[in-house]
Amino acid sequence: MQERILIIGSSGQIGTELVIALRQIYGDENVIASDIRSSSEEVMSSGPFVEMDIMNEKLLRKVVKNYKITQVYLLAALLSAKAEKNIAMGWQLNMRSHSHVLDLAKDGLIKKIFWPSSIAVFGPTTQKENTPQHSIMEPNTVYGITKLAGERWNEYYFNKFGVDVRSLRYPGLIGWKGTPGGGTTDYAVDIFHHAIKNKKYECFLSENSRLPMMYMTDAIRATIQLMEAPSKKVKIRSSYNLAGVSFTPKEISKEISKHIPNFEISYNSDFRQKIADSWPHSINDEQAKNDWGWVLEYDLEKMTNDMIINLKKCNVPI
Ligand code: NAD
Ligand code: AKB
Repeated sequence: MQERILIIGSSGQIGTELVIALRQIYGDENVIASDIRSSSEEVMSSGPFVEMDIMNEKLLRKVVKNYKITQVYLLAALLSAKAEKNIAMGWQLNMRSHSHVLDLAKDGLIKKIFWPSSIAVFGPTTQKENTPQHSIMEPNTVYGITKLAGERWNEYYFNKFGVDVRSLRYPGLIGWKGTPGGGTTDYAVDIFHHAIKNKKYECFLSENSRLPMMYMTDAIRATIQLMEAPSKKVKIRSSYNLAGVSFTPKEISKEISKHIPNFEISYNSDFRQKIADSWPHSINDEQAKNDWGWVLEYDLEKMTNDMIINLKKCNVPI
């Protein structure tokens, strides 16, 4: 049976890259991008795009039926920093969108779902270093609370209704194609743009704020690998830990300086510092490695090199 994939929230940082990667595998016409705003030229010109608000469940069901959708990737969400500024919207968008998509599968309209979680499910009481898959989870941000509730929802729908839902706890993601949408880890993308354009950057986190991050190429590969894994290998139905590479603003600025020698960084922490301080420093992803063979490819050096080459090549605006 031909897979037909709907990506909701396709114009954001992840969607911009995921749509293209999935179109290369499943064919341009079989991957339908959708968002409340238009996407990059590459996404808009390479296949179908549907303007859709995920809060509109009736329209969602119509689109799923019309396009004979078999799989949904739900990327629409309010990220950590934006959700703290608009708590009601963060809760409503993140929770209702998830229920709408889970119910599509419960009602037999689709076969498989990808829904991303985040390191934000962990909180100040979680073990900071090498955070295990199963750990204390007491998030203190609205974003983290919606992600933790979403994980429990995933497992509940899998156990109770047999819904094939798969999920990863992404670390902060770093890519050159899309711009970040309002998270706490956004500095690690912004820093590259500013380094290339102005040779200086004022960071909104302090110099020693260590956070788990991952290059987008690795994140897209992990996502597709998990979605294509045989069902029996997917033993965690809430969400898998995914480690990536951990570094501080000071360490990434040092790496960037190897390419841009007169690059200067300064620090001026804002409200996002408190969010960063509540998250782990590093993640243990043994379970993803054991269950479906996950292997990381990009370390800090390789990622920095690739980011700078690509950003210089395409002259991406800030
Ligand atoms: P993003 O903010 O860049 O993109 C989200 C997209 O959703 C935007 O294009 C936005 O227009 C769209 N959207 C917002 N409201 C919508 C609505 N009502 N209907 C339809 N679309 C709507 O986010 P992202 O970085 O691409 O993240 C995607 C998912 O991955 C989110 O669930 C996020 O929590 C998760 N995640 C991201 C990261 C990261 O570092 N980027 C890390 C962990 C988890
Ligand atoms: C954010 O900072 O909100 C995201 C995330 C780690 O979930 N990048």
